[in-house]
Parts: sequence; structure tokens; C-alpha cells
Amino acid sequence: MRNREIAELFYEAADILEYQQVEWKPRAYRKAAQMIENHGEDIEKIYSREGKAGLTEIPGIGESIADHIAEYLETGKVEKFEKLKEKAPSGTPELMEIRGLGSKKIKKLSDTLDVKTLSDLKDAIRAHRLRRLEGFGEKSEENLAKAIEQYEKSHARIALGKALPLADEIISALKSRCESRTSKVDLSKIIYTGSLRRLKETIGDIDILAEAEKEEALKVMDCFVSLPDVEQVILKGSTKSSVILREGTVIDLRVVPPESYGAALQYFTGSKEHNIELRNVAIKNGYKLSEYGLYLKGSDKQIAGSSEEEIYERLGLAYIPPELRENRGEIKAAARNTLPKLVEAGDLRGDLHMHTEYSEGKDTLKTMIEKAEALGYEYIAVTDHSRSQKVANGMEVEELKVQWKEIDKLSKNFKIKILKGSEVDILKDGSLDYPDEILKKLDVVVGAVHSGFAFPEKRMTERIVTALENEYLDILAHPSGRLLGKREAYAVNFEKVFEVAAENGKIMEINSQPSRLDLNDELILRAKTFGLKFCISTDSHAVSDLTYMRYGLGQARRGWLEKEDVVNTYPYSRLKQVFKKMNI
Ligand code: DGT
Ligand code: CA
Ligand code: CA
Repeated sequence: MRNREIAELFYEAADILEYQQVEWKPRAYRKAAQMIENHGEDIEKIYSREGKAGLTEIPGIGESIADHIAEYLETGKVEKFEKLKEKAPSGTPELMEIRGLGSKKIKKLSDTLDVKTLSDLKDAIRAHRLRRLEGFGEKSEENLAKAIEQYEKSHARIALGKALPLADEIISALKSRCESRTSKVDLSKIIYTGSLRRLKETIGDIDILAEAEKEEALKVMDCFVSLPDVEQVILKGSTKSSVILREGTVIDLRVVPPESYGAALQYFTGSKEHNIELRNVAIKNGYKLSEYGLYLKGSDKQIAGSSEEEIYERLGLAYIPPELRENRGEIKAAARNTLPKLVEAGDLRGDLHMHTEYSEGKDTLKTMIEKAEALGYEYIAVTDHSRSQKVANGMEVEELKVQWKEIDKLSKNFKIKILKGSEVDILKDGSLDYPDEILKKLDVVVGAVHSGFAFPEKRMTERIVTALENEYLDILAHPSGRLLGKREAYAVNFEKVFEVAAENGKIMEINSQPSRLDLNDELILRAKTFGLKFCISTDSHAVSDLTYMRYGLGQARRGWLEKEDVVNTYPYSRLKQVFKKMNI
């Protein structure tokens, strides 16, 4: 199905024509694009069956637009549109998306200030060159600055930890609005799809899919665009609507009938690369796969479509969990029935990295324990910062001993096992931040780099290798040191780190803080080939952080990990064999 691709062609042409101040065509092109995008049947199929005559029967598509579609389907491009693109400055479509900027203004900016791209425009605003321009002025300069900020926010990738709760919220708000007494639409099948369902570490936009009969679809869309958090409606149709929320996130909602729900869920979950590969499998087996269903080639007969499971099954594949759908070998593995049995939330028995008021945590030791027990955990490790972490209120040896006493006391009142741990700094020479006689007494030592991030690769590698060779270190915390959107991973030779860690039986942390997600999926996949084991930890700084586990779990699953690969799925008795110093 190439309807969206064809629609995109006309949207782009419309933008450029508008810029060139052609009066009526942009409107006609946009209308056609919308009709094509929302047309239930494959435009390509209509053309191959009925030729141009079939196309002109679609409302909004006249002779000349049909000619363009035919040319595009035959040759992969439209000569006229290619010429248009050559004449327009390359930044035009982007500038058209800035609120308050129409084609006339863009032309004026280009002719008078030589502003051709978004970055030119930002420079011009910063230098206050717009306020003297006829038709602009100081107020409009300010408004444009705000519009650019909003545009950039809505185009920046957002953290999984922000997108996931937001999607949950929107889905439940939409459900209750639809199911209210005035609307009475039953939305029992609604789910987030796209990169969010694959639990990618960052999300471009939030995609939501809902099932409803055709007659109900518009009602669902009415509910969606009128949600209180919606700031701007980009597009509203009966199958797809798109909005921008007040805080800048873009949400796409698609509504499909029951017979296509599974096919749409599969398609819009992606990834695009997985879908392309899956479509090839379909073709090889004499089928055709689209977001509407799985069909016998050259026929309208749908053989699967209402559930994802039946689509994979009909293609001769084991069901592939969304986190694996990145075209990293999952389709071959599904064909051979060798997919991993991924670690699940219910497998996790404890959390091995958390802070309390003793260092930089916001909650008391007791509160953290209570919450962990309420989550059903069998054990936790309390790992406040070591003494060199002055900014994080790192603990002197004496304070640590006070904490041990409190742990001993509290242990009597709780069923959950409380491990005495520490997040110990790996100092610049690779040594650990407590003397051996203290390290020896800790049940779990989580080693972490918190300084000297700019070390050259060789020095950083030697530093971490030294720490991994230290018999008292158990876990390497957030091994790459990156902070999403803020700080790159430090330069380090991971091959060497993984090799030495494996030799010494050290555990790699998967840190679940939304700003870290470290190790990331790629590094997890790589580390696993060294035979390493992992722990998924929250690095909690407050009780509310304990639920971050789901994000780390997502990365572990994206890294193909099974229960056996993750030590905090082990029962307490077996954990003792991993951390040999454990003495409770
Ligand atoms: P994002 O939003 O950048 O984090 O990534 P996604 O994966 O959510 O991508 P998005 O929102 O553009 O599209 C949602 C899904 O729709 C995507 O995962 C797969 C499917 N899709 C989008 N474009 C194409 C395409 O050109 N071909 C195929 N086969 N699938 C596509
Ligand atoms: Ca998306
Ligand atoms: Ca999307």
C-alpha cells in the first residue's frame, strides 16, 4: 500500500507551489493528498486494475492529478514536481511548518533578508532583523521565536520515560471520553504502537491505534481532538488524526475496523525495517501484506488481519515480541523457531541499585524498603554513594557503619532481604573509593565512573579494566556513562571491558533511569556474546523511581536477554552464588 507515500508527494508540491504564490493549486493538491491518505483501497492496485479512469473516480482526483499519480507509479517520480523543487529554496517545506509563516512571508524573508532555511531565520530573529521589515514588526518577531521553539520541541525525540506515562494517560483519557454517556463508543481495543511499543530509548512521536467500526470512527476522532491537552490539530480524518499536545509532543491516532486491527497493529508497531523484511517473506510465500491484512496474491481474499499472532503464524513464523522488531535477525530466528524467550517483568525478584537519605536519595531507608517489599521483591541492595562523591553527599566509612546498623535493625521487621551495598566510585587510577576491609564487608559493590569523563580512550579503558580486576567489585554501574540528550558516552574500548568483565565474572548493569538506559540495547547484544550476565537496576533516588524498572527491562528485552541472563531474576539462594561476599 503506497497511499501515504503518494499523499506525501502532493503535500510537498503544495507547500512549494504556495511558496511560489500559485493561488488555487496548493488547495487542490492538499485536498487530493488527504483523499489519497484516507482512501481505504490501495491506489496502486486501483491503477493497475482500472488505469487512470479508476483514479479519477476517487473524489478530489481529477485528470491532471491522476496523470501525476500514474507517472509516479510508472517511473518513481513526477517530472513537474522535480522541476518545482529545483526552483524553491531547500528550506521551504520546513519554514512552511512554522506557525505564522505563510508563503508570502517566506518569500519576503528570502527576497529581503536572504533567509532560506530555519537556521537562517533563527539567526535573523536573534539579530532583530525582522522587526524593521515591512509586514513583520517586534511582536511578530517574538511570536515567530515562540513558534520556532514549539516546532523544535515537537520535532525533538522524547525520552521513553516521558512518552510512556504520557501515552498511558492519553489512552485512558480518550477511553473515558469515548465511553462517556454522550459518545457511547466502546474503545476496548486501544494500544500504543510505533517505537513506543518497541520500547525504544527515545520516541519521535507517539502512535496510538484503536479499533472501531467504520460508522464510529469519526466519533472517536472527535473525542481525540477535543482532549483538554490538545493544543493544535494537524490533521483530522476518519482513519488518521494527528495533534500536538500543549507540552509539544505529537500524537498520531489511527482507527481501524476489527478485521484489520491485527494487521494495523503489526504495521504501525514497525519498525519500518522489520516491516519491509516481513513483507518480503509474505511475497515469497505468495501473499501480500499491508496494514489492512494478509491477502492471497492478486486477490482480495483476506486470510489474516484481526490479530498480529495469526499474521505471523500464517507467514510460518513464531510470534515476534515488539521489542525484537528491528530487523536484527529476528525474522530468521522466528522462521527457525529459535527466538529467545525474553525476560519478563514477573521474573524480577529484586533491585540492586538504590539511594536513600544517607546520600542523595529523597526518601528514608525504611520508606525505600517498605515500597520495595510492596512491589513484591524478595531482596534489594541499598547502594548509597561512596565518600569521594561530595556533590552527592557521599558517605564516610563511619556513616556507612551507622547505615549497616540500621539495616540490621530494620531487617528484623521485614521479610525482604536487605543487602548492604554501595555505589563505589571508580577513582581516576581505577582503584575503588573504600579500603579493602570495608569493601570486604559489603554484600554488593556497584562500581561507577563519576569523574574524568573526558579521559582518552586508552586511559579510560585501563581505569575500568583495573576496577574489573578488583576482586571486591561485583557490578559495573551505567557502563557507558551517557546521559541521553546531555552527555555522550565516554570514550572506552567496550570489547576490552566486556572481555575482562567476563574473565572476572563481573555483572553488567542495565541502568533503568530514563536519562541513562545504560547499557543500551546495542551494547547489551554485544556484551551477551561475551557470555556476560546482567542486572536490571533502577538506581532509584526516591520511592517513585522504583517503577523505572520497566524501562530497563525494555532495553534488556531489546537486547534479546532471557531470564537466565539477568541475575536479579534469581532466587535469593542462587544470588548468593553470584555475589560470594553476601553474608546474610
Ligand atoms: P519514531 O516515531 O521516530 O520514534 O519511530 P516509529 O517507529 O514510531 O516511526 P513512525 O512514527 O514514523 O511510524 C510508525 C510505524 O509505522 C513504524 O514503526 C513502521 C510504520 N511505517 C512508517 N512508515 C513506513 C514505511 O514507509 N514503510 C513501512 N513498511 N512501514 C512504515
Ligand atoms: Ca512514532
Ligand atoms: Ca507516527
